[in-house]
Amino acid sequence: MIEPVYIGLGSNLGDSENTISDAVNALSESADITINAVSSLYKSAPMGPKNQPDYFNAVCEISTSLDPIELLDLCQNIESTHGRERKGERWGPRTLDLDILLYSTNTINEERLTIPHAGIAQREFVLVPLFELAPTLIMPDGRPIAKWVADCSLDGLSRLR
Ligand code: A4P
Ligand code: MG
Repeated sequence: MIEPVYIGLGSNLGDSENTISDAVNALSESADITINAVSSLYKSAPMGPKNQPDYFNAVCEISTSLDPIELLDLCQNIESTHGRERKGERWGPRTLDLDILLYSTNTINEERLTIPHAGIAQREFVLVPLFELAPTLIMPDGRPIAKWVADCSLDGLSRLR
């Protein structure tokens, strides 16, 4: 069985709803990726600088034959084609952000890639859609995702559809 890979999608500039659905379509157009499921769309208060618009967030589950770095390259290409500019501001606004949250049960600590994605535990806009797709998931620290969700603040998060 190919173990699933989870990708977090975020956007708070431009037509975010369309951008997120376009990004899922772009992933599905890769011959090396199958989309297994896409979460509901969520709106969330910005983490980081507060003087930026609220975010739209979702998570999708894929199966892929790409290795983690190949998948990162593809995600960054998709970000670029959606007008993503890297202006250097940490956690600043963006048209599209694609984060590889989990790649099967792998742990990766490379210059370009950290998996699990840093900060999952504190991010309600990641945990809640991930929990929707994978309610029995065991997180890399051995705890069930339900426990992570229970321990995180859900303030500022709403499910749109
Ligand atoms: N990188 C390392 N690991 C990964 C990974 N697992 N997936 C590297 C994707 N990229 C990974 O990312 C910087 C570098 O991280 C990449 O070049 C890649 O090699 P970036 O997308 O250029 O910059 P960034 O996204 O601004 O930085 P960072 O620290 O990844 O930010 P996050 O964690 O993505 O957070 N608030 C709400 N409500 N919702 C959001 O979605 N997102 C952010 C960005 C801030 N606040 C938010 C949200
Ligand atoms: Mg990112």
